[in-house]
Amino acid sequence: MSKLSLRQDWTIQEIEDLFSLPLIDLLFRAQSIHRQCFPNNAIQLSTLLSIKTGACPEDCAYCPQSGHYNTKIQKHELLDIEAVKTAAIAAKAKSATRFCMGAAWRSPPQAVFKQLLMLVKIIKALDLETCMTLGMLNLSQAQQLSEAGLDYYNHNLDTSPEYYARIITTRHYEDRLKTLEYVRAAGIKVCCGGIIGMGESREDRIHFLQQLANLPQHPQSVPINRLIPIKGTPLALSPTLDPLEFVRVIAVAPLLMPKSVIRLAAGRETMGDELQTLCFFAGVNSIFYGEVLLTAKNPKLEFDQNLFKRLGIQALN
Ligand code: SAM
Ligand code: DTB
Ligand code: SF4
Repeated sequence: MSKLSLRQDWTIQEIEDLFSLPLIDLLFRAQSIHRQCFPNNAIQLSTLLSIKTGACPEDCAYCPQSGHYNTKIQKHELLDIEAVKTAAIAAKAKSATRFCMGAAWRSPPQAVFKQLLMLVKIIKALDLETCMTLGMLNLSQAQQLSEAGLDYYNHNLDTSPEYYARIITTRHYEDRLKTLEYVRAAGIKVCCGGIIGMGESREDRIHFLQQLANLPQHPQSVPINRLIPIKGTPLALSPTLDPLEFVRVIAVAPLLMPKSVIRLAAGRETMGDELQTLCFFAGVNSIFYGEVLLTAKNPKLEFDQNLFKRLGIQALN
């Protein structure tokens, strides 16, 4: 591992300057810094499972699981422990090293909290890394999850502070920052990123990356999602994003947060091999692996395996 110094004082001007580089220069710099921090041609595989789907009280404009919109998803209450364990065993058998459990809650209900702690212990016992995304936490909940052995907590800032209120009205940016603070204080690794392609400006993308990079500690994992436009949500007809602008966002991330693992998260199903390859070149070294994300489609396993083979990429184990 390199002795690169990490900074949490990135200015807007500095990030703007990175965005303005010729794309090939930006890609070269991103790949160069990535190589100082991580093994080459190696990728971490995480598999997602929605453990509680739909009927969420929040109004996130991108989300098929919000109870505010009429979308075609199969809603269900919290899955029983055996069903989650079976899915985790299957994920491990297919080479995932991390099992990420997502729930459509504003925050996890106290009535099922013990069940959630049990889930962490059971998945850890399978020798998988664990990640959960359950909405807002208080400090005591974060500490209990940490004691149960939870490795990562996913809680995204999603976009810039300025654009946030255009996307979500039922909570504030500050609420997200608070949960991240509790997760860090409890000693759980932070998985925090966002969504590109929601109609935000480049300025918003810059402000969003600045927020991530200037957190008291860089998130250990940074998922960058490309919006999956979902019929029935307010963002269903969002304008198409220039794929090269998406690559720029990916490439700036390792320059600001060189030791963070950058995940190419939602949206791969509609990306060509070439765009994904550019994202790997720009510093992506993690993906969601499995044919569904939480409710939306993800590439078939054979498709990903074939792409890795052609690129000479190895899955980390
Ligand atoms: N309810 C919890 C929360 O919001 O923190 C956890 C689940 S929520 C579905 C996790 C993340 O999924 C969101 O923060 C967002 O970044 C991502 N996401 C949801 N819908 C998406 C979509 N249509 N396209 C891309 N990313 C999406
Ligand atoms: C993240 O940043 N992306 C994942 C995970 N964290 C929880 C979720 C993507 C959801 C895409 C839409 C769906 O499957 O419903
Ligand atoms: Fe609920 Fe999370 Fe979807 Fe927002 S993103 S509606 S909090 S499941």
